Amino acid sequence: MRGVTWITGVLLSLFLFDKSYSNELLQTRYRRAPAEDPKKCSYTFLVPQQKITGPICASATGPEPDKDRVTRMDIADVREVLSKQRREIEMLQLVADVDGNLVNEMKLLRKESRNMNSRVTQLYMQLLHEIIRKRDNSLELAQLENRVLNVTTEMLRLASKYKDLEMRFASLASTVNNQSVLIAALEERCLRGYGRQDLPAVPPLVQLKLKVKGNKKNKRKVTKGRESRRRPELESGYGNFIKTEEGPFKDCSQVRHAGHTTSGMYLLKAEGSDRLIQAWCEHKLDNGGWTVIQRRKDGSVNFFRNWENYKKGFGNIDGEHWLGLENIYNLAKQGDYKLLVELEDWVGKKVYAEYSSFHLEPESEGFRVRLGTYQGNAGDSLTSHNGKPFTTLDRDKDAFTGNCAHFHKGGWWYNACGQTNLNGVWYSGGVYRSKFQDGIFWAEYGGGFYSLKSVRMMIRPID
Ligand SMILES: [Ca+2]
Repeated sequence: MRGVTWITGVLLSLFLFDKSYSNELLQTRYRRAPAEDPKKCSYTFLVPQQKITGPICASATGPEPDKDRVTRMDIADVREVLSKQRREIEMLQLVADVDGNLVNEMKLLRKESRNMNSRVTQLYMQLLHEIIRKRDNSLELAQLENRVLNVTTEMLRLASKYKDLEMRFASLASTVNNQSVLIAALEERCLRGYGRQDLPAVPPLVQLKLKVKGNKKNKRKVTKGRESRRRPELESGYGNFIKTEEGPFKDCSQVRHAGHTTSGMYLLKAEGSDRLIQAWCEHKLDNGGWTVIQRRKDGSVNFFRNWENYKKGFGNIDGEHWLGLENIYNLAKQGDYKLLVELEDWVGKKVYAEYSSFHLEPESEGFRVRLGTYQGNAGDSLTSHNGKPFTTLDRDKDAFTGNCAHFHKGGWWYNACGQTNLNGVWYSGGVYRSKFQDGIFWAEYGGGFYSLKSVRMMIRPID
């Protein structure tokens, strides 16, 4: 009996268990059962102990979770991952931005670098060009130095040769001059020897006083007693008559003070005189303002003239001329004037003789010349004529027994007769041969037988 009851109990428990388990499974699958249901009955089954032969599979967390179920935690995890990824993206974006800026900067730098390279290339080319140019210059300089050296050597050689020739010339000129003097003396003695006692005395000849100053060269040629005349050649500046509304001026100094600086012909009228004078004003020499009273340059004008001609003046104002004793007298009496004598030899060298004062006495006194003291580099050959009246072929007022104008073939303030003869015969070439010393000479510069190439006499008020 007891055995039947036990078996019935077991079967009932199994049945209930099976039913309850099946319900619970269904409920768990579709819904969660409330934690406790007060109305629910509780059963207690007694299950016979089973023999455990294998591993027991039990879960502490209840039933195994479904793999497809998305939990909040999963969502949170995903969100966290997403936000992390977003931050990373932002970071990457930032990095990308920075990189972009860097790229731009890099581009700019590259561009700048290219420009710099181009500039450096340009500068390098310039430098190269400069170096080449300098090298060329230095080469050229070296060549020039060589040429200068060669020329200097040649010059020294020529200077030495010239010096020798100059000495030979001086010696020959001296011989020629002394022979001329000797010939003249012999001629005179010869004539006197033949009973020509009535012959007029010949004035003493000026001995040669050849002063070789500076670089006098020896292109002078001896003309044997023959006058050689050239056609006049107008020099630059000559041949211009300066037309001006002003004037006439009292002298060329006034012309200069009126602002005229061009040398040329101007119209003058001396104070106290009604006579208009055409004169050459020299404004290029020594501050200008010089009135030219006499000029020789080419032998184009005959200076062997009478008193009236010398009194009134003759020649061409832009060439050879004599301004006239009357005009010179009128000009020089206007104030304190000085005289400048310019002499040019046949190598173009110019020398000067200046006299600190200059004026003429009136015609009644024979236009005596009054001179101040000498200074200059030509030597003083005019002081011996100081105080002497003017002599022409037809008016002999000199200190010589004969007429100096006859021997010297000119008109001058002769003494007996002269150390200078600026109105004499124009000889070409310098040293000349003549029976008398009738050339254009200045004894202190070249002697009596050296005829100068050109001469000018000028006056200007004393400063
Ligand atoms: Ca006389």
